[in-house]
Amino acid sequence: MNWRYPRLPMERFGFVGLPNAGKSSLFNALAGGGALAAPYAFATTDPNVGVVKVPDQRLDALAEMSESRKVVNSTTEFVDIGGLVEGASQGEGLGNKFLAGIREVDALVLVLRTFSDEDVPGPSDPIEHLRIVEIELTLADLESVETRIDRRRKALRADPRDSALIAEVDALEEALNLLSEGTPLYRSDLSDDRRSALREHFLLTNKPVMAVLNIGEDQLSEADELASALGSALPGTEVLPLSVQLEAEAALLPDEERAELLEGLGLGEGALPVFVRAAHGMLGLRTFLTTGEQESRAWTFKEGWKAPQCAGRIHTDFERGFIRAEIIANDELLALGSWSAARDAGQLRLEGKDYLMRDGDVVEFRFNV
Ligand SMILES: Nc1nc2c(ncn2[C@@H]2O[C@H](COP(=O)(O)OP(=O)(O)OP(=O)(O)O)[C@@H](O)[C@H]2O)c(=O)[nH]1
Ligand SMILES: [Mg+2]
Repeated sequence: MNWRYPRLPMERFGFVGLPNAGKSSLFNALAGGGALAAPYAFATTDPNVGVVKVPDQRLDALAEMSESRKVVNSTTEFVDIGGLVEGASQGEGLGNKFLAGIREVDALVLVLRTFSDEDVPGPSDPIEHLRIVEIELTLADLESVETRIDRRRKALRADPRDSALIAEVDALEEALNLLSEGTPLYRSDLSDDRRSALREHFLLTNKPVMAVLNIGEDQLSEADELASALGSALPGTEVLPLSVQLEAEAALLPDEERAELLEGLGLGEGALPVFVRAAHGMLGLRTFLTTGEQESRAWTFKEGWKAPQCAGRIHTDFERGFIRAEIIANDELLALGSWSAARDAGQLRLEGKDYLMRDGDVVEFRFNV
């Protein structure tokens, strides 16, 4: 889907959910602490913004192979805002002004709770969470569209042949209809063109969405069933079950202890890699790598990008002056042991400007400016 936000190099994810759903705890689980998580509503007032390195074992292995002096992971940003309550658009709770903090993120993460804890007030039915969150997001967008559409209609009357403006007003009209019926735009079949025409209005529901289902420590064995029950209320949306509290506690431990704890609980690598994979999947993001003595580095790109576009991630000159790329899959390179061994073995592929980059490609670009 090409309506996805093209903002690069860093992707930003905004957390939304009811008070006490576990947004700040999720933030802590991913960023390794830093946000106040507390068992009362509206613990979060100002947004917490965190930048994390995306863990990548391929990158680590390449850095070791090349004895790189520097290792640069790709990064992802999270924004944790205050909780939404029913009626937020009418000023209930903290109101919905703070939603402005996530207008410009690339995607929304709905944080929905299914854990029960008598010390933590709030419903523990994730469908109820979803209902309220969707109403409030939709009403916030409706408000934005209503205030903007009049201005755009007026502009169109002054300049009735401006085709971009025509497309924009059409898109706003359709969005207005959908939102008035209570449909968040990510649930609608709004065309890609219309979605792009709406982009500059930074609507909340005109973004890709995924859900984190916050399960209790005592619900680990039911994680998949709980997630698929929620999934049927969110067709086409990735639902990631996480025991956010456990993950937040684990994130504070030294590496070895954390691995041990997660292993013991059957939680594998922990929240961050699992979350990033799902989040990148939602945005259609892929990774290519560069490696050398000076540095090894991971770069994100969008599925469907060709070699010159990817080269442009490193430097615009690389894209402008693109000649060709030398490419090898990371596992093949690792097996051969070095870039020069790969070259000697004739295993570096020469690819031109139409080459569709693949996830895990290790690249050296040739360019001329
Ligand atoms: N038992 C249990 N408690 C949790 C879990 N996740 C979060 N909590 C607790 O629930 C409380 C609220 O969590 P927060 O992460 O602060 O929730 P929030 O969504 O950021 O809330 P607001 O900032 O008020 O909107 C905290 O006391 C957490 O420790 C969980 O999986 N299990
Ligand atoms: Mg919070």
